[in-house]
Amino acid sequence: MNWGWVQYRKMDVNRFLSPGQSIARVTAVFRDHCLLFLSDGERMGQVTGRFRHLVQDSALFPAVGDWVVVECPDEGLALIHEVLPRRSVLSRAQAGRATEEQVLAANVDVMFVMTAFDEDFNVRRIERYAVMARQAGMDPVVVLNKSDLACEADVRVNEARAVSPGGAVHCVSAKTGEGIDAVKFYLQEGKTGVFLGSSGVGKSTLLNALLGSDVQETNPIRVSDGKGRHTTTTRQMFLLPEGGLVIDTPGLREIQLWADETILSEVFSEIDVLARSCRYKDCQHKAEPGCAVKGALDSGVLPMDRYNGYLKLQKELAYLKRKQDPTQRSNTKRRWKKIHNSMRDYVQGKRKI
Ligand SMILES: Nc1nc2c(ncn2[C@@H]2O[C@H](COP(=O)(O)OP(=O)(O)OP(=O)(O)O)[C@@H](O)[C@H]2O)c(=O)[nH]1
Ligand SMILES: [Mg+2]
Ligand SMILES: [Zn+2]
Repeated sequence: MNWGWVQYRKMDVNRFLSPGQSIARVTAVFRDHCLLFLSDGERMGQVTGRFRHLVQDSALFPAVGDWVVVECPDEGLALIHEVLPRRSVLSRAQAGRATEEQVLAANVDVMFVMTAFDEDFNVRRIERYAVMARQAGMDPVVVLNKSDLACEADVRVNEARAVSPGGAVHCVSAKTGEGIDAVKFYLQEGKTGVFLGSSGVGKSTLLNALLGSDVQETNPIRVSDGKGRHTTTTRQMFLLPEGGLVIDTPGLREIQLWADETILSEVFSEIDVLARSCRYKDCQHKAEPGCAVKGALDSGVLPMDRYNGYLKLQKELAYLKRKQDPTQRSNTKRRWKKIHNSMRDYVQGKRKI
């Protein structure tokens, strides 16, 4: 079983490997350790002192879903030397520290935004998740769970569709199995998905349904006031019988975005299209004459709450941009390159001795 390696095959990993080293996938991250899947099974691992020394930025430490270069002594912890370049990264701003990136999952092919046919349903929240997904270069897949409890399911589905252009929306019941095949479709062999959404929407229940056994604990108590404990407490990756992979996550109470302002034109694509007809190129769609967005609001084509959601996120992302360290934002690739080069130099230097 390859744990998703198939997606990486085109990459020449040998240039990352020294004798005695191999590739592993991170399936969970704890305070100081990672759970790793290696070709011969699972093992705990830890980054080397050198990694700790060279990599200052916590966003570049191993995250669930990462592929890493490891060395396995006969006994004990595997040593993690390097994190391979990520194909995709789902991030948010660290809770309470808006200027630091927290990686929720790496190398994910599909992000499921989970909500339920109950009081959790909130289109503004779906929009926020859609920003996160588009920032990672993917369309979100919205899962409306607990369809067995739904009344007026069509209304909800249409509301969800309206706020995730380009993304799919599926009605599912993790309890009865209804609609689960649609989720399975995204998780064929080698594909990695992640379940994100509030506590209690049924992420772990859906995972158990896909696994065909109750591996993850589930709980009827919803955690919404921040006092209780989420049922799921660690982000962890599981292998499905069909060969796909799912990362189950603890419910997120709030999603502090870590994204570029420009992503909004993708998530609010209908506003972007309207904006092209505004009289002024730099129209802020507030009080300018000849504003097509305002025009669409007046004629009812564009719903007011969608417009307000857009303005709110625009303000939030503009604030983030002002606060962020610019080197941390746009040039992730360069950051990695620098680290990989310094690792390389170190190894070569050592060999010369
Ligand atoms: N009626 C109904 N209940 C469901 C369904 N899916 C999950 N539940 C119930 O919802 C509750 C919460 O489910 P969990 O799977 O623990 O939710 P979670 O999203 O993993 O929550 P956290 O781990 O706290 O983030 C449990 O009591 C489940 O039995 C469903 O499709 N229908
Ligand atoms: Mg859970
Ligand atoms: Zn305008």
